This record gives sequence, structure tokens and C-alpha cells, in this order.
Amino acid sequence: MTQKLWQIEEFPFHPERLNHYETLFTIGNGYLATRGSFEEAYKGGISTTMVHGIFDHAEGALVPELVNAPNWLPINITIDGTPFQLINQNDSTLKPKNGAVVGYRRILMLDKGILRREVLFRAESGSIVRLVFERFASLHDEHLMVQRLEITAVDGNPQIEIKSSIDSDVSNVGIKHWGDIQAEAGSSYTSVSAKTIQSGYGIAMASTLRATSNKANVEFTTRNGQPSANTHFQLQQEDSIEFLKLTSVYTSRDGDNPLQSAVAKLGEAASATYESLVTPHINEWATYWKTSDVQIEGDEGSQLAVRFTQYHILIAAPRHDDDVSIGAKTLSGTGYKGHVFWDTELFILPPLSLGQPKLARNLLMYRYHRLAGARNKAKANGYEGAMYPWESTDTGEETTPSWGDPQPDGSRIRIWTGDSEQHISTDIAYGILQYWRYSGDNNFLQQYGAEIVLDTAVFWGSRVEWKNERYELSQQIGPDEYHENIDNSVFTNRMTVWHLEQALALLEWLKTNAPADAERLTTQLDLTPKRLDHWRDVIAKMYIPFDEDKQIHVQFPGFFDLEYIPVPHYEPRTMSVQAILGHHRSIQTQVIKQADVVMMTALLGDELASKDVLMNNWNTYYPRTDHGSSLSPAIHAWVAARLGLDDLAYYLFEHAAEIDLKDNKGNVKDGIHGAASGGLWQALVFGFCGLHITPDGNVAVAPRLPKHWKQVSFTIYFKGKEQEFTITNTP
Ligand code: IFM
Repeated sequence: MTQKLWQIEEFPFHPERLNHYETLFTIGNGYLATRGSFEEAYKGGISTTMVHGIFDHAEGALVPELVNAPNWLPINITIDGTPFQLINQNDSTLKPKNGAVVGYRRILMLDKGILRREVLFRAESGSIVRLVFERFASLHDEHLMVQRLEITAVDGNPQIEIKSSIDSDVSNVGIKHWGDIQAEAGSSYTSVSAKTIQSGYGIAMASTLRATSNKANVEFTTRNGQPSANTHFQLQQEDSIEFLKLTSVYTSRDGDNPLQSAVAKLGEAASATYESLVTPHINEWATYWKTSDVQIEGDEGSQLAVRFTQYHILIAAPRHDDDVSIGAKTLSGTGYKGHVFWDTELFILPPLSLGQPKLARNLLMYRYHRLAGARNKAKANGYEGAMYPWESTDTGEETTPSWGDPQPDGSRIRIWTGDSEQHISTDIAYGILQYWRYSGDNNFLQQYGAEIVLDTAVFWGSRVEWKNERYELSQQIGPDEYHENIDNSVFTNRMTVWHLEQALALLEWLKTNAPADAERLTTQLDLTPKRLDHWRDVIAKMYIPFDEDKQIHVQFPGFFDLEYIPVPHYEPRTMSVQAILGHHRSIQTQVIKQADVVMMTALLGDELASKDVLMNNWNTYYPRTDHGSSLSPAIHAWVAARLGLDDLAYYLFEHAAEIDLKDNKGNVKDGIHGAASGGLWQALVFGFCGLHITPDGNVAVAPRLPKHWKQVSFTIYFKGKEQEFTITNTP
């Protein structure tokens, strides 16, 4: 496989795609992530570093958000008095004093987690320098951020000045979260420490800059309250100089004295070379790729897209912390305020459950640690058990905003998902049981996972309503969020039945395999025979909306009475059909936002219904879906592949693959679509390859590869052992 199938490239500079590329070129290590903003900054850039777990609720804001940390990137360079900066060649106001960019290339090395930028820059004096920047967030030592800068005098003997700093004057799109900011220069480093204003989390960064040869002395000073590392020197033509900037980051979540830890970490790295830092980092990446890569022969675009999406999941997944989780936009942007949705358990988690079980376990433990919040939510709503919030942060309380951002006319739309999108509790149970079945991690299940699955089942047992001689669920939002507060969402009702069935089976499994845990949980969660009989009754008598004549599941009763709008008639389009019709009209139509009945098909497969019914469902719901959510195309690709709709499956897979790389929703500036990334892997592995657990407890494939693919290979962990699959396409 060639190197280019491991690289995302920008060539030449695309100022019009500045924010898009900032997101794509995010680097990270599961502790923090930093967008691909430039060392010298650029007007309109959204420079952001997110550290897992650091949330703050600003005064006047509706909800808390993940905080943009101080910016550790700044390196400002002056060449013969001309400040180095990138230039938009179409900018008519440019002057000779701005210098000129005469060459530019940037690559993200997905296999190594390194971002590299090469620039040829001509100063006003005529001197030309070649600048090579590299940066990575060490995977070997998660508190260490590394930048390398190489400057070569290509033409002339330039005088060069460098100023390196940490910028603490940062915000989340204008909202300031840091107070108590202290910035200092020591004898060999600069540091910044600060505290979030409402939540009181502390952060500290310490940074040093050194020339790796003795051609330049670096001084650490404070001017106008701004500490920085400064150096100046002359380079002779064809001569080069290399600098290493190391920044260490700690928060109060890591210990009592983040500043002391950050300074000590820099001390440990005092004699490190770039080589000695990058080698263990690259080696660590290689171990992750062993079970996270999927090799596709015969389709370079798909190959690169799958690696790109897996890279973004890997840089967001916490390695050594089981008290944080991955938000909808990973750590690569401020979209959805860093909140955790069902995106994590049903979309992002599966590639980790099968490829990196230790990381998957961390994510599930985050939910375990938030059982108290889920129990509070159930109680506050008059229910028993654990009812997880639709949007979750550090506290585990519901953090979905109740109102949207102001519309052009100043009005705000009520957001009901925090009240009504209750399927999240079952989605978490699904993620736990899938993780357990593939990993064989009985310890997790017995100690932690079972409590979640059972207590969320307790919630559903108390939530269902006995009406019309059957059990019903009113006021729900299924995955299709265009239709709010509906009664009897078929997705929610059917998945509740599945959940209660699984809970009963799990209790039986515990009684046989871990009787002490079965007893403990039975007492703790009050799993009386009466309660279990009630669950059985719900399973038998839950209302599952189904049209016997048409042999289809009905998304919810009354759905087909709404106005029918043939979504394909709006193609080609750059907006969702909802945006074209407007919120108020679209909710009165049959336009569906994302896989809903189709989502249920992906999750339950043949267990849901006969092949004929599944196909009828597809033929009914696919033409009504506008994929207004990025979660939709990959799930459709997966189901289409299982239904044998090969061409359509590939078309939808390509659509999913392009969501971030091509920014076809126009919102990648807000961050990577984490769920679409995990969905792409599932479309590939569960859809095209048909990976599944057989009734006798083994793992097997049932391939339906796109016709032009030659081969797909991947390795997963199954019950603690690596298992390799190679599927060759037979024409
Ligand atoms: O969780 C999703 C939801 O399904 C659709 N709207 C965006 C959310 C966050 O990605």
C-alpha cells in the first residue's frame, strides 16, 4: 500500500477552506486534541484545543460546554523584518512588505499522527526561506505536545527572529471560560495556569523552545505581561537550523498541582531530541493501527476515507481516563459543545469494541460513573431506575439546551430531545452488550455493565403506559428528530422490547455464571419476581405499529397521514429538505431526517422481521429520508448491503465517506462528525463484510463487497484474541 493512502494533503494553500482544513488536520492523543490552525495564526482561523473533561457553564449560557484551552501552538517568525504569514493570493490589498508564499504543502500522516507543513516564503528583502513545521500530541506520553521547526536559507543570508508563546486569551466563539490566569517566564520555560470560571477546573501549560544545535540562544522573558521564548540569529545561504518546542499540559483532573506537574514533565524531557520523542509515538500508533485499520484493495478513495475516520476516532478516544467520553464532534471543534449523545455508543463505540476493547471499556465506564445522574433524571420525571440524559457532560445531568439559537427573526425553536429522545438509555445498553459479546469482558459486565443494562430496564418498566389493552410509550422522539413528541415510535417501542428481553437473559446469565453478582443486583435494584413478570408482560403486549396489509413497520401511528413529499424530487440539493421546506412545514410531512426504521433494521437485523418485511420497510422509508443528519448515510449503506442492494449500498457508503473530507454539509468547521466516522466503519465491516457472531458463539463474515473491490482485510479482537479476516471478491 502506498504512503499516499495514509495521507490527507492540502496543496496549495486553500484560504477559502481554512476552517474545514483546521478540522481535518486536528491532531490528538485521547487526552486532548488541537485543530490544524497555524503556528503564526491566520485571520478567521478557529484555533482550538480541547482537553477531555474540562466543562464550564458560562453565565447566561443555556448549558455547559467543553472549554477551549490556552493555545500552545504560537510560533511567530520574522525574516529580515518581514513577519512570516500565509497569504491569500487573491487579496488585492497585499503589499510587498507582506512577503510572498512561493510554495506550500501540508500533510496529515494518519499512520503516525503527525501534521507537517512545508512553506517557501520570500521576505520583502528578497531572502527566501524554507520552513518545515511538524507537530504531534504524543501518544506515548499524553501530557507532552511536540513541535519541530526547521528553517533553511534558500536564498540570501536572512536575519531571523522567533517568538514562541502560549496564548491564554482564548474563548469558545466569544465566550470566555478562563479566570485566575497566571502567566510567567522561568529561566528555561514559560507557563500559563488558569481556572474555569464556573466549574473551577484548573489547567496549566509549560512550554520550552530550544535550538537543537548551538546556533541560537533562546531567552525567556515577560513583556507587557506576556511571557515568551525569543531568539534571533542570522542564517547563511543553504544553512538550516532546527528548533524543538515542547509543551506540557495538565489539569486539576490529573492531580492537585497541574503547574508543578507541567514544569516537572518539561524537566523530564530536557535532553530529549525530536527523534527520541517521535519514535515511541510512531510505534504506539502502529500498535493501534494493527486492529483499527481496514485494508481495501481496489478503491483508493474508500481506503483513505476509512483510515481518516478511524484516525479521528483514535485521537479522540481516552486512553487512561474512564471518566470522560467522546462528544458528537469529537475533540476537533466546538460543535454541540462537546456533549455526548447516542452517537458514542451506537456509532463511535463499535469500531473500538472490536478493535480497541480497552478504549471501548473506558467509554462505557464513563456511563457507569454517571448512573447517579441517570437515576436523578428518572426520579425527577417520576420514573424508577436510570434514565440517561440525551446530552451528557461531566456531571451526568441532562444538558440538552431547551431552546435553539435565535432564528433570523429573533425567535427560538423549542428543543424537545432532552425531554423526549428517551431511546438513549437503550442505545447505551446495546453498546454494553455488543462490547461484552465481542470482548468477552465478563469482569466489566458483572461489576459495571449489568447494573446499567438492568437499571435502565427498570426505567422502561416504569415508563411504559398501559392503554388500549396494550403497552404504549407516548411523547417520544425516535432517531428521526423531524417528528417530535409522537406516541409509539416504532423504533423506541421495539427497542424497549429488545432491551427488556436482554435484561431478563442477562439476569439468567448472571445467576448461572456470577450468582453473587446476580444476588447483589437483584437486591440493589429491587428486581423482584413481580417486576420481572411485568417486564415479560411488556415484552408480550407492547404495541409495535405494523401495517399488516402492506407488511411494513409504521414509523409511528399517523405518519402516513402526513403530507407525502418525494425526497428524490429535490435532488440535486445542497441543503436538507427540512431546510428547504422550513421547520414548521417539514414536521407536517413524511420527510424523515435519518435512519429510523432503517436504524432498527441495522441494530436487530433478521431478528426484526422476515427479509420481505425488511425490504418493504426499505422501499417505504428510504425514498422519504433526506439524510439531514450525518448519522444517516452510513447506516443506510450498511442495511442496503445486507439487503443485497449492492449499487445503492456503495453509493450511500461514498456519501458517508465524503461527509467530512468534502464538507458536503458545510459544517465541518464545527468539528468532525464522530458518528458518521464510526458509521462508515460499521457499513464496511457489518454491512459489506457481514461480520457477525454466529449462534454457536463464533465470529464469521457474510461478504457482499462492492463489485470493483478486490479484497478487504482487517483484524479484530474476539474474546481477547486477535482474529484476522481477508475477504477476496469473486467476480
Ligand atoms: O445525535 C445526533 C442526532 O441523532 C441527530 N442530530 C445531531 C445529534 C448529534 O450528532
